[in-house]
Amino acid sequence: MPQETPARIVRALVSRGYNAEREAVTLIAGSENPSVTLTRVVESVPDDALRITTDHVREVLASAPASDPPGTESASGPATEDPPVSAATSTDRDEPVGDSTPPETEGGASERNADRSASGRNTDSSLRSLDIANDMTGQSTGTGEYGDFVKVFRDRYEKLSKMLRGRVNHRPAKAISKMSGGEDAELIGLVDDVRSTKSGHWIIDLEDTTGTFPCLVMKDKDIAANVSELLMDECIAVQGTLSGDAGILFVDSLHFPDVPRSYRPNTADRHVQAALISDVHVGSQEFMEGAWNRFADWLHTEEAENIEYLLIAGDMVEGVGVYPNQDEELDIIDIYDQYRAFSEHLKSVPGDLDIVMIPGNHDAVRLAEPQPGFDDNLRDIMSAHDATITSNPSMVTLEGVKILMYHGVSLDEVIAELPSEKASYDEPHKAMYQLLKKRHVAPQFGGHTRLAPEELDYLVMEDVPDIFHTGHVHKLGWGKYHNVLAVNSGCWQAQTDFQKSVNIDPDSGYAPIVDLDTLNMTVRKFS
Ligand code: D5M
Ligand code: FE
Ligand code: ZN
Repeated sequence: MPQETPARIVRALVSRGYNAEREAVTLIAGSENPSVTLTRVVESVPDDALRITTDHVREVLASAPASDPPGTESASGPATEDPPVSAATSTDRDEPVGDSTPPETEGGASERNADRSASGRNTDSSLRSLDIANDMTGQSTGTGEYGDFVKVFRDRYEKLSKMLRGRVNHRPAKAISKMSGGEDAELIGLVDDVRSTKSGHWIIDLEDTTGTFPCLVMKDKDIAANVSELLMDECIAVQGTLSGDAGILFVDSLHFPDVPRSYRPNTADRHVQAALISDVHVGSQEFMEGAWNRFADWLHTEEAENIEYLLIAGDMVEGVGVYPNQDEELDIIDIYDQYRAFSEHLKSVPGDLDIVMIPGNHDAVRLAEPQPGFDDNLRDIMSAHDATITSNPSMVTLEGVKILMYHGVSLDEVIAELPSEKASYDEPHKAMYQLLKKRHVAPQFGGHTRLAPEELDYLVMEDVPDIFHTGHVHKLGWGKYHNVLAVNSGCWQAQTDFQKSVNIDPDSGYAPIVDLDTLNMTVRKFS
C-alpha cells in the first residue's frame, strides 16, 4: 500500500465497519508497512469499538515490529479495489466572499498550537465548543387544536413586535380604530391579507392581539416595492396618517424586523473551518456515491486539516413516499435500510470531526415544522459517528459563531411568491436574505410549508445568526446580508426525473467550507 493513500485506508476500515479519526489514518499511512499496521489495528481494537482512534494506532505501533510477520493477512486486498482518490478541484466560485481578512496560510495554526499533530491537524478537542439552542426535540406540545394556533401566533407576535418596537411608537389596532381622522398612527401587526385596489394601490390588513386594521400603500410610493416582498403572517410595522373617516391608514413608511445593517458577526478565536452540506439523499438511485467518497476521502487529507465540524442540514436519505412515483427512483426501498446505508457513508468521514445533523422533508420525522430531531431508533442506526442530532431549525454555536441551520422547505414558497430578482432557484441565498429580513424561517401558515402549532414559535429568528445554513432546493448559493453569511449548500443527488421535468438543474457534489475565524467561504467540487 503506497504511503499516499489514506483514502484507501479509510475505505478498508469502512469495509470492516469502522469509522476512523484522521490522525489515526495518517499514522497508519505513515507507518513502515501500512497494510500490516491496518490489519493489526483492526485485530487489536475492542470488539465493541466503532471508531479507530489515534490511541489505538499508537498502541499498535508502540507494541510491535513494523515488518510483515508471516501469516498476517494483508489489508491491501479489499483496499485496492477502490480507485485512488482524485484531487478535489476548486470551483470557479471559490473566491472568498466579503472583504474581511484573507484566510490564514497553512501551517500558521500548527506553530501556535502544541496539540497539533505533525500534519498540522488539531487533535485537542478541548479547543472546540458546540452548543445548541432551540432544540425542540421532545418538547412538542402541539395537539393541532385551535388554541395552539392562537398560542403560536401570540408568541410570534410577541417576539417579532419586540424587534420593531424600538423603531415605531405603535398602538394596538383596537386603539387605532377609535382615533380621529387625519391623526398620525403607527401599528405593528402580522400580515393578514394583501390585495390591490381597482386603481392599483395596495391594502394590507395588519393583525395584532387586539384586532385587524387596513393599511393603504399608494402605488407611486417607494415603499410600494416592499409590498411585493410580503408573505402572509409575517410581522411588519407601518407609520402613516389616518384617512378623513379614520377607516384606513395611509402608509408612509414600512419596516421589517430585519437584521441591523451594522450587525457585527461573531468569529472564532482560532483558524478552524466547518463544512456545510445538506441533501445527501442516500437510497435514491441518483445519490452520488462517488462524489461523496471523494469528499469523505478529501476530509482525511492535509488540505482539510482545519475542518473540525461538519453540518448537515437535512435530507440525509431519500425517504419513502415523499413525492408521487418516488419509488421508481429508489435504490433502497426500506427507510431503515436507507439510514443504515447513510450511516455506512458517515463512517468514511473522519471520526474526529464533530457532526451536527437536522432533519429535512425526506427524513423519517414529522413533516410539519419545527421538525424534532431523529428518534432513538434512528439515532441507534446512525451511532457509528457520534453526531449531534437536533431539530429543524436549530441554532448551533461553534466556538462563538452562531449558525442557524434550517432545512429550507419555505424557500420554495419564497421563490414562488416573490419577484425573481428578489428570490430565484439560481440565487437561493437571496431567498434566504428575505427570511433574515423577516426574522422568521417559514412565515406563511397554510401554504406549501407545513407548520405545526406549538406553544412557542420556534421558527422565529430571535437571535441574529452569524451564518444561516439551508439546503432543500439543491442549488448552491451564498452571499452576505447585513454581514450575515447565507449559504444554501447544494446536494449529493444527481438530477431526478421530476427535476428534469421542471427544469431544475441541481448543484450536486459541492462542499462549501467556511472559515469560522473570518466567515470567508470557499467551495470544493467533488462531482
Ligand atoms: O427538494 C428538492 C427541490 O426540488 C426542492 O426545490 C423541491 C423540488 N421538488 C423535488 N421533487 C418535487 C416534487 N415531486 N414536487 C414538487 N417539488 C419537488 P427535495 O426536498 O430534495 O425533494
Ligand atoms: Fe433534498
Ligand atoms: Zn428537501
